[in-house]
Amino acid sequence: MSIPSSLPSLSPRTLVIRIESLAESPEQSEEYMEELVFLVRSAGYEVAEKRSYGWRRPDPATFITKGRVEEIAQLLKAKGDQIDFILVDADISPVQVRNLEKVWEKPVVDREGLILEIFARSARTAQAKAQVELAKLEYELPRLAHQWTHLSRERGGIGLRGGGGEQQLEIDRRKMRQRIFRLRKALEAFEQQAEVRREGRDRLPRVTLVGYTNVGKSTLMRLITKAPVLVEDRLFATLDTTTRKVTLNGWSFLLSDTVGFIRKLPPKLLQAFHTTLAEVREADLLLLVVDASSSGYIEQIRTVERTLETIGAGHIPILLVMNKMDRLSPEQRELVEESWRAQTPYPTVFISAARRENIEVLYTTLVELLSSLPRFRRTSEGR
Ligand SMILES: Nc1nc2c(ncn2[C@@H]2O[C@H](COP(=O)(O)OP(=O)(O)OP(=O)(O)O)[C@@H](O)[C@H]2O)c(=O)[nH]1
Ligand SMILES: [Mg+2]
Repeated sequence: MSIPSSLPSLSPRTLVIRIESLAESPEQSEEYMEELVFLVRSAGYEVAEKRSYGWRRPDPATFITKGRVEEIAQLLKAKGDQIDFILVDADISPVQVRNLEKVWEKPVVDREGLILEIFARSARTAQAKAQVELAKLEYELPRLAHQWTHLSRERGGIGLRGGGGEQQLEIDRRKMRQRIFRLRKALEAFEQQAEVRREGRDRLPRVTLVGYTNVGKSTLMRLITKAPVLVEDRLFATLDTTTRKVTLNGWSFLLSDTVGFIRKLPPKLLQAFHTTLAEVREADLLLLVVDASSSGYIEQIRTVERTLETIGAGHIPILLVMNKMDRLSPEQRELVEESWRAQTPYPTVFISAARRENIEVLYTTLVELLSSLPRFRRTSEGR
């Protein structure tokens, strides 16, 4: 569900609850919590309190075990006026959310709801807005009986009345399904237009920037193409695709910047962003950008690889770009370079997009790789 728009605070204050998995190390737990806090802030909310719990078999009714539900209820009693809603970083069912809200008497949001909020904030173009609205409606439909949904629906701007009763609920559901149908049609039209545009474009090789969110893809896009794309220290700043023609050392190609990935990105969102992700699926080469200064960068690369597989882009050649090297000390740099070179299956360059360090090496490697692609040879013959 969405956060009700009528909350008293300008930036709603969150109680963040994380359930650790059995396999994670203490360092990972810390890192995941940090990322979660960053997600909350990227949605425009404040973190009032945070709690991390070790894994327990989920309670069917509330997901969180009874003792913990009670513990959190006590916390809310003591600090309830400083907390507007509770974020549970897990896949909880609509019924479990409802049960938790009954006990805690506050809105409860899960990971998917939170990521949807961030996406809704970042959507700029009509296509991105339609994609986010579709994902939100599909998310909200099974949660409609929910006591807070009438508030979130006001925000969604789909013009539904907030009345109660089964009959009203059925009318609301039907309206939502109709809207979903119309949005799907609209997105098909976007997809067709995009296809026509791509066909009409120069038959140049296509290179797409991919990677975890906030690693510096748009910074690199700006640096290479001068395109005025948005750069922000925030998760999911980019939700659209921007494409520009680039000529490097005499060789031309199309470069695209697009939406980033994250652990446990809701599958519904990936499906809704099918059109935007065409630029990834149809690329000849992917520049997989990595934040080398993040301690979890190897896992982030794995997440990106898995997401690429999911969207049908697992077969595309990759040039790995280790970015943000300026944030490492000379010793750390050496360590990262050595350890990564020893294990990577990818050609790799180590750069700082922000400080423009090693960009020439990136350009040379990029052109070398492109010139080895069959498509590139074909297009360069007529030069
Ligand atoms: N120190 C340092 N910061 C960088 C570098 N490259 C990018 N950044 C910063 O990292 C943050 C994210 O950069 P973006 O270019 O917006 O990242 P992105 O991958 O496009 O992020 P999303 O679109 O949100 O997925 C910004 O604050 C940048 O200024 C770098 O080489 N070094
Ligand atoms: Mg970006």
